[in-house]
Amino acid sequence: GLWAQKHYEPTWDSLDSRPVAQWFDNAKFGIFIHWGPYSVPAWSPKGTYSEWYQYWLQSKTLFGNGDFKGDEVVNYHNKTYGKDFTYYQFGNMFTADLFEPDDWAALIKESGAKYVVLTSKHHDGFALWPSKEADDRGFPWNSMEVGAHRDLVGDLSKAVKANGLKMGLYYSLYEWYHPWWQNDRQRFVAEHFLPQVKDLVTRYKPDILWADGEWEMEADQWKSKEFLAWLFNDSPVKNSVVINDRWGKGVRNEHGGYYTTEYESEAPGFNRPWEECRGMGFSFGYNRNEDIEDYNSPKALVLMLVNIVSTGGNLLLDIGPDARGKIPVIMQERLLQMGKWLETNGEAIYGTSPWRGSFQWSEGERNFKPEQHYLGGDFILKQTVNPESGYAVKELFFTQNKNDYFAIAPNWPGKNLTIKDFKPDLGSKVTLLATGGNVSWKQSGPDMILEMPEFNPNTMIPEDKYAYVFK
Ligand code: FUL
Repeated sequence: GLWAQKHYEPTWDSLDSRPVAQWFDNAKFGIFIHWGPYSVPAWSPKGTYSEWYQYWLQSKTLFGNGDFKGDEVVNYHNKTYGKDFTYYQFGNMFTADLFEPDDWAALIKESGAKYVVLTSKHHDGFALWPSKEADDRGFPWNSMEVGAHRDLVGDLSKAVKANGLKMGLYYSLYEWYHPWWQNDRQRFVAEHFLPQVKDLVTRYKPDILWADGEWEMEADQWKSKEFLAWLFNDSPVKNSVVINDRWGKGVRNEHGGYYTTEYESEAPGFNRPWEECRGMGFSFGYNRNEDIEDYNSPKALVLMLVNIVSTGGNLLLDIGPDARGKIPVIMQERLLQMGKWLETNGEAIYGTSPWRGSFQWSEGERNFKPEQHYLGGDFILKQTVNPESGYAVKELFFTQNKNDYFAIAPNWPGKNLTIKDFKPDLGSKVTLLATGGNVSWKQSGPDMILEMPEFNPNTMIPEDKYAYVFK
């Protein structure tokens, strides 16, 4: 297209004028994968990120990404591995010997997600590909030379693309304990960051480049605008790559490609495509300290997706494989459950845009307590329940695709459902996607009234009861 031929300058005005590819907005649902040496201990206090293990171990307190204080990680580490055991020794134990990239890709495809984003390198600096810059800290620190002895980025990229999904790469700009990051940041940028990220892009031609770890330096110090001009003008993915917004202090939600949020409970109302990322429990990296009640229920995960899509965003839902390359079974199950719901109801999600309809329930039917309906996780409490009253604040979600409108209800609506100020064409049909059955309706002044059929749970598979879609 036209935009592909444009030449970009290393200024935000120019770089921001490049549109985010349409496939990204249509996709709505992606899977984030946090995998690295931190998947070996795979432990952190509940409510923290296990991929921050090295930082908490070496800084001796628990802080930096949250409001935690304490030496839980140090104590856990000393007790489990001994106090002379360094984080770097986890590299050899990150074996990935059970990693089957085709199985991962097939599972993710079945979840209904349309793209994947893998941590090619997190803040610990460990590269999941044969990166020569990963070794410039003075010892081998990449998956080809250490532990797995395998090109994990390459193997997963191949499998994901072969399954018809888009492949994205997460890349952390900073590295907590890189010697140049600690004593010569200009050198870190010029001789480590820039050549390394260019190598990553050139080798694997990612569909998304997902930057992170940007917040301690300005974009000018990172030279990230120069890098992005290279990416858009001269790289092998110049016409196709999608980027996020984490390219320097203060840049997030202001510049770049799509905007990112992380554990945000309210829809941000951006005027650019955006993506919320979060785990199925809390941590991004696998945290074996989390119990079943820390994981969101499949219903909560489906509603999380619905809520985000109905306000214009994508969901990048994280999984944390273990060090040997298995995806924890509860995560596999959640992915398959979401996939089942999407198989029937995906029309209300993919390729849609938000529709700001309004509605009302028939008299006396509003007062259900959602806590009784959604077990597990914190999502519903934060996002759809008014903490004062305990009652739902979101009982219906809307999306639209051209002339099709979708109302998505977490609970069966009762006798009548009124869509206010909505006059569809007289011949319009209303379908309940779970059964394919017709729902009768009538116009009442400015409002549309849906007359619900008798609710018969036996006509639906369990997954279709996570949320009822009226098309
Ligand atoms: C954050 C990181 O610090 C977390 O560890 C995680 O990778 C998340 C997606 O981004 O900023």
